[in-house]
Amino acid sequence: MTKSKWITGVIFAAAMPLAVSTALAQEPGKHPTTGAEMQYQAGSSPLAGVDMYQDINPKAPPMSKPEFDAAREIYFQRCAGCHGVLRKGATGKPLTPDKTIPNGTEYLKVFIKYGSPAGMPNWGTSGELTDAQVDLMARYVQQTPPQPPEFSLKDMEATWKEIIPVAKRPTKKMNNFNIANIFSVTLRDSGEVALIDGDSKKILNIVKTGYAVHISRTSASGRYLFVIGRDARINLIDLWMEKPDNVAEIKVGLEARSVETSKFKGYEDKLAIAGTYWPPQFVIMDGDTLKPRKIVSTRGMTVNNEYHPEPRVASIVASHYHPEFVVNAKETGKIMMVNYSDLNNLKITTLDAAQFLHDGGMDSTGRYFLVAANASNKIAVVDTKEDKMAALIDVGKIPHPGRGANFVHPKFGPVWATSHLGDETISLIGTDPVKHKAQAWKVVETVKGQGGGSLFIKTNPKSKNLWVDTPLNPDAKISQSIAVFDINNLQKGFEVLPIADWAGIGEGAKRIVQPEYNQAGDEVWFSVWSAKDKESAIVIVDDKTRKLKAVIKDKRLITPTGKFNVNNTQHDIY
Ligand code: DHE
Repeated sequence: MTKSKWITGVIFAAAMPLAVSTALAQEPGKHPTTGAEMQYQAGSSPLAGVDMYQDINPKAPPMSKPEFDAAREIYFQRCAGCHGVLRKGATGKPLTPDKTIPNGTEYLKVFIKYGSPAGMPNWGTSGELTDAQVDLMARYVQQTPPQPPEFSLKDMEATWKEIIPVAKRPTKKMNNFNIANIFSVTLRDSGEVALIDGDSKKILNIVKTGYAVHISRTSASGRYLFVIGRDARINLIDLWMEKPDNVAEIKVGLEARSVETSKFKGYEDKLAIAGTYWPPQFVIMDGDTLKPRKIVSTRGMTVNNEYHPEPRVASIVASHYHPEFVVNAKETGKIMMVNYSDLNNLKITTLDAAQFLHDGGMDSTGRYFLVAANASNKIAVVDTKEDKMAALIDVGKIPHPGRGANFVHPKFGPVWATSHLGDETISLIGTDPVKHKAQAWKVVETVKGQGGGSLFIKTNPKSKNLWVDTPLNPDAKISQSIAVFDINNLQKGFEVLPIADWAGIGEGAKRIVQPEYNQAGDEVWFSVWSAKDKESAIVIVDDKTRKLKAVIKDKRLITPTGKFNVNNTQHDIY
């Protein structure tokens, strides 16, 4: 957007009636963001704690170094998720000095305090920021954006720890657990994962991991778990140990969300990959030690042929058809098929998808990868056999599938489903271009769930149920319950199960998040997610009867969110 258009949009947004100003404040091709999306994206970044150089711009209002540091901290806690580390704009608008200085402090204060209908939160009137902090931030966004440090192979090596070297690890399984049914449960705010035995429902170990740990992935053999924190720390857990625990650790950058491991025949457990938000790059490591081997930057042109200095790496999956990782760059909207067979002569096939790529999963055959380009309201489909884009499909508002849900629709054959953050719909996409050609890569049906604010959807090949969560819905009744559909009769509507009530815990947000099946596909696990100082729980529902089967409560279960069943994660079953 040009400078004058941006300023016009902003001024009208503050002064005009809602319907008119919403239209004017949008960037072309973008939707107005929702409260739920804001709440989700405006998460705290570990960069808040990183010291950065203050470059004095004489045109910007003066700021002392302590003021600059305080404002920088707030920026990385609240603003960077949407506006980007370098303030070049991501799902939020760019906030570079060429745009902010002409507006001036007083104008920016109004915008920060009251927010905008296009999605900017009302940081002042909501009580999140004081008037003094609003003033601080209005001056801060006029300064030259400070750049966090880069992170080289040497920096990674300096953090790399082989806690138990390969030679000293077990040569066979040393425990009696059914490893395939262990769940790795993210304990978001304690920087740990709980390893829970799916058979006995007992906690086997609480393993220390990175800050605000994000996801776990299983190695191709099922022996190793890779866990990544938002602080870009990766922990490698060996499930063969008598008590499964960390065997290696590394920090691969300053902020990250994704980790994956090689799954192509002949490369099982050989390599791992992690993508970082900052610096914008990915690194390929040895799978059994995490020794870093190769870093590739994602900086470059977007699908619109504009340069982007910080394309964050979102989801990564391993191809079953080639020795390749499928790496999704959020801001460029590009998907890189990274061939890891020769790290010195690295081949990358780059596919143009759409901005802003986020989360996704495989279709039931494991050939096609479907990923949300969330701010474009599209699902991009990659053919991992041909290394080509298969389709770009319009869906509802801000698709957020997690890894999505695969099932056979009674009328349309195999489909993959996503729910949405921005509306109550669930889009079903045909995934069989051979026997159901007419339906392939089209939205064959849209059903309505409880409401917007959905993050995850799940089913299992052995089940007839489709579970849809709504943890970010503003209505507690909706965020604390789950909707379940009958796959064979989707139009009948959904049943609502009061999962938070079933947990039988005290006060708290009790958001129900991320359904995950056990290995047998006959139980569904839900996190009941409350704040760090409140009780949380895991509720287990019998898939056939939809009745409560068990509740796991333990004071060590602090803020459980994602749950990753070893077998289902290993074999892409969802
Ligand atoms: Fe996530 C997956 C990024 C907030 C729980 N999250 C992902 C992936 C990305 C991502 C890129 C895909 C990884 C992959 O497949 O390789 N998440 C982000 C963010 O940038 C964001 C919006 C803001 C932030 O500050 O981190 C964000 N995510 C959250 C949460 O607030 C959630 C609900 C709770 C939490 O634990 O932090 C959350 N994200 C998850 C989960 C997955 C995930 C459970 C994996 C789902 C799966 O089934 O694979």
